[in-house]
Amino acid sequence: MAREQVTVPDIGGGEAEVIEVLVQVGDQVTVDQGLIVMESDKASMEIPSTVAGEVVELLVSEGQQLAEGATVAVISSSAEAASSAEPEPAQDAAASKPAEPQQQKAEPEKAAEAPAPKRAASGGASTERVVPVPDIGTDDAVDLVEVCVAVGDSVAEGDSLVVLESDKASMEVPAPFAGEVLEIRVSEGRSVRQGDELMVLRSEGDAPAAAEAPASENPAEPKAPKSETPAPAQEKAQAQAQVPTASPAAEHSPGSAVYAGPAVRKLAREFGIDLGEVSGSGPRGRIVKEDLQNFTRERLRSAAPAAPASGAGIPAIPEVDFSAFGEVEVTQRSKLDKLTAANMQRSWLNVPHVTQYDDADITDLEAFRAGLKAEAEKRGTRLTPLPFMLKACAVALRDNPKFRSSLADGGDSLVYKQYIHIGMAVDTPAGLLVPVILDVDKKGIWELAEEVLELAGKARERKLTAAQMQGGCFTISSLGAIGGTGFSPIINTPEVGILGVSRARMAPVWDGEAFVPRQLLPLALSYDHRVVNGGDAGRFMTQLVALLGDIRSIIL
Ligand code: CAO
Repeated sequence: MAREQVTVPDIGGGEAEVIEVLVQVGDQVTVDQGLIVMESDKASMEIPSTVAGEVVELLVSEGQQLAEGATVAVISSSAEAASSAEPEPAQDAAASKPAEPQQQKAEPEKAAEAPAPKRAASGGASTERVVPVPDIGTDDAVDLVEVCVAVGDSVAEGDSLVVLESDKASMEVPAPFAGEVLEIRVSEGRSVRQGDELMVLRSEGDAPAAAEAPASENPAEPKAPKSETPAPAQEKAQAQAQVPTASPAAEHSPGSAVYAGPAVRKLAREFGIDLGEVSGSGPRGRIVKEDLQNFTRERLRSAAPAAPASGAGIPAIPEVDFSAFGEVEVTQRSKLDKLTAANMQRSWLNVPHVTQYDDADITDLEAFRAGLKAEAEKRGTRLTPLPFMLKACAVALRDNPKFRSSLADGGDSLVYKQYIHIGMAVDTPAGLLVPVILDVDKKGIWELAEEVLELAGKARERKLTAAQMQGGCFTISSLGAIGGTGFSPIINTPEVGILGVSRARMAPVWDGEAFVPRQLLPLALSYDHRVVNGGDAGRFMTQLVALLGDIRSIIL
């Protein structure tokens, strides 16, 4: 068994960051298997093992900056592998043969074979140059996964023009000089080889000097070779016609480098994710696999489901063929029913509801009301508990202003209404209607009793005007005549509170010495917890219970 070092090969000068360590100590690796992924601003590459064997030492970690010659790992090679790899002492890092990276230094003679740039017909300072695929470290074709610019774009030297990707590496081909994109001769999804023409750039002013610089030492910075052939206008027009219309990916500003390793780029391509839309959480904003997972999860969550039942990514309730189980009758819902359904769902989904429950002792109130029966008849009206509840709510609303507020400015402010208009839910054959009784605080019990009768009657006859159903600060929903011991009403948004009233009942109440029969009215107060806190609701409810327990306090 021989121990061999794998070192960082020629990566085009300078340092690059280790963005991923692909193996662990104890792993068996084969020749060419990636050990780490390194990434610079312009390229990312896997550093493969030069020998087969077991990883006995791993000398790098993610985030480290490495230059050519740095030791990546020590591999204990098998006898055969060792002999073929000409083992060297583990300590002699410099003597170790560096692994062949997926991207190599551009060789000047190869660069010279690239298509010749062309001098503009005008012959002035402006020069047209073809940008070829640089030396990409392999004779095999690689995928062109992204065209980062569009015809007409102005690019600065170093801006990314295209992104190439092989199984092991991805690299951005930067603009060799500043200029304008005249033609794009490739499209996304194509396979390209070293020397293939990518695009034609027109440089301005001092660009020719840049073009005359020697071929870059950096594989990711190919320099345009020299040529002065003018580009025929017809050829140019044809090339432009082949340019695909700007895809979302191409809409990113030229050179807005997507910072991601080959594995992530490959994954993104497989899932059709535009990396330009993904924010990276890795070092210096590098996009890591988790970012793609989060991006996909977020997209799925916000995708609108087909059925109308959901507006917040909630799975729709599947339609069922009930006739498969027996006879059915299908009727069309009234507009009012459908409107109510939409309003209820909107409120339920938008508003965090909390419901607080309590019982009001209305024994004295009911005695008082019974005493007014004859008077009511004389007046030609009916006096139910509802006008008293309206009056008690008006006092509680006066003293607890949050309950007559509404959210505004997207939640930044509260609108406090300086009037006390209370809505009253009315059960009608056509559906639920909520007429509003204006200025409840300024009206007497008899006036309120008449208004309740009048508005409830109009609601049932569908004679309410739109104005009679607007302007409420708060709503009372009374099911007292129908029954039930309690329910949680849904807030009539944009109001922030609603009182649900259930059927009063006689119950034994401990008075400190004995149980006495008292008439208790079950109350349920639902409130919008974005506006009203438990303490506010507790105070409102306690006051309401006290007011209904002693109606004399209503007039205070
Ligand atoms: N406990 C016991 N009895 C009650 C009561 C209560 N909480 N509330 C009312 N009653 C009694 C009344 O006193 C009346 O009896 P008397 O004639 O003997 O006094 C009887 O029940 C019928 O009252 P009413 O319903 O005609 O009148 P109201 O003032 O109590 O209510 C109205 C008016 C319009 C609110 C009501 O008719 C109504 O439509 N309620 C339904 C509201 C509703 O659907 N809410 C749910 C909305 S969410 O789906």
